[in-house]
Amino acid sequence: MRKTTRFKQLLHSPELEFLLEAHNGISARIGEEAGFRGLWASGLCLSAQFGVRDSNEASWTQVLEMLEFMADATSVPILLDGDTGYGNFNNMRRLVRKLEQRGIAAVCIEDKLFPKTNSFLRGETQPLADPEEFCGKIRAGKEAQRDPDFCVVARVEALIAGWGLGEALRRAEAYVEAGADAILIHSARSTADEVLAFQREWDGRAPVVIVPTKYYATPTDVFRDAGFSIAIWANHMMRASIAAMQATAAEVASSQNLLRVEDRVVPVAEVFRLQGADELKQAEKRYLPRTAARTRAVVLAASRGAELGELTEERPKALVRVRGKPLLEHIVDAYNGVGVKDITVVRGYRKEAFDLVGLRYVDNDEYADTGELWSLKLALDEARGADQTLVVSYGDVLFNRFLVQALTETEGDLAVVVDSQWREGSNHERWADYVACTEPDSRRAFYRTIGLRRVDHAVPEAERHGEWTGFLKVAPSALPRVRELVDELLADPARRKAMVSDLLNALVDQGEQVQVVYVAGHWLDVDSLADIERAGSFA
Ligand code: SPV
Ligand code: MG
Repeated sequence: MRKTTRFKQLLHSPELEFLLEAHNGISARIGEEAGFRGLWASGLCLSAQFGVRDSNEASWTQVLEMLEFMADATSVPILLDGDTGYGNFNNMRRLVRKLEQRGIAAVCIEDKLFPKTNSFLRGETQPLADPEEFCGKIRAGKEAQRDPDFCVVARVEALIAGWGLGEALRRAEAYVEAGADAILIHSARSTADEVLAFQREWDGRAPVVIVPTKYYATPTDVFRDAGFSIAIWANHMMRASIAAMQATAAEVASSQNLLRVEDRVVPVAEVFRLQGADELKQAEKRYLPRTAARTRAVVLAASRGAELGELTEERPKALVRVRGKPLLEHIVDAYNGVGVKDITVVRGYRKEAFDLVGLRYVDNDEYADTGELWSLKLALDEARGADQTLVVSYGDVLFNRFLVQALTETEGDLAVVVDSQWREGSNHERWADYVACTEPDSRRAFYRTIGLRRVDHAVPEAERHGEWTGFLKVAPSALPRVRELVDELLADPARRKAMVSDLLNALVDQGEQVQVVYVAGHWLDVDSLADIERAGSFA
């Protein structure tokens, strides 16, 4: 249902309805969340939030801009306090058109002179508009509207300005005659007597709206019994926030510390919620390409690397220096180079030696009795709740950025990088994770989806299609499955030393598709002193 229609229904509902004041997007949203079925865009409060007076100091287009944010932030109708219509009948016509365009359901105009003054500031001295001129303005507004349910509420200021009930009734009568959808009868008295007297005499000729700011002590049932259409709580969101801001500002100023205010302010998470941060997160998943920014790297670096002898006495292999900086720093640079800055390092041996900042560290204190898969599990536990793509690699593997890029750009939810040129370059006899795939690397393979069949040092030479580089990609959709399987594997005490390759084989055995991205070189596994020398030129 259109907001205009909903507002019209509020006006004509047999119940007493309520509008809450709002003055910007967030206050409007809070009002709607509290259950209000409509909002009052108060002129006083819109001015106040700009830090100016309620004397048309903010231009009407500045008001309009704010209204657009308010309408966008909510689904309930908004009644604009349109002051005097910001000019004559002609300004009123344009105002109505613009309000309709911005999704505002209705406007209230008051029979005073531009620039107006707030009714509670020397109200008795304020001149009223000529009723005939004001009727022309109402007619112009009503004839300008395109949506048949857009409403114009005519506000009678006769009681504020010290005229009697008779003048108020005469004006109200004329305004309804001119086409007003409702009358707002305003009073600055501390009791409701005036508006109640008006309501009795008026006798339901059109819906009547009230603003009990000054007669706030009147029980709401009195308004209900009198048959008013809508009561407007006209400025309480603004006044509440001023009180809160003053208290907070004073506290922070005097204590020069945030400790005492922290519990009195909402957490930033609440700000994000009100802004709809969740929706954006969902939308990003649907519309953004899988960028590196949504990738988290997990670097497994818990083991010592005893094969490097005394080089790894003081520090783990990942911190052995190559070309003046630790291996890990080269790895971090490579990840950063493709935009991956969220990096989790699982450390174990000599964990205190890790001093690179800006990384997340996860400790595998049982590194001596556990394997890589244990480390991976710890990293997965740490990443619980995250919805990024994980790229897993090793703390002793140097690589070109291209490798990470190729991996993150593949379609597959699970993917590994396989070096199809494993025979060349490196030491033939060394320990390696050989890979059997659904198809060898070839020009044709480039256009096909290649799957992993097995990764194992024991893959017979005739079946080897390459060597696994240690790179594994896990997309968010595959994470639950991977977690489940890791937990299952590690539940068996005999498998505490399981490796990531065991996970890959288990995935394949269970029918999961693990996609293979072939590369030719572009990486280096540092397993020996000779590798360290090679690493120097690789880096
Ligand atoms: C407003 O909220 O701006 C109003 C109501 O117009 S009053 O301040 O009572 O005039
Ligand atoms: Mg006002």
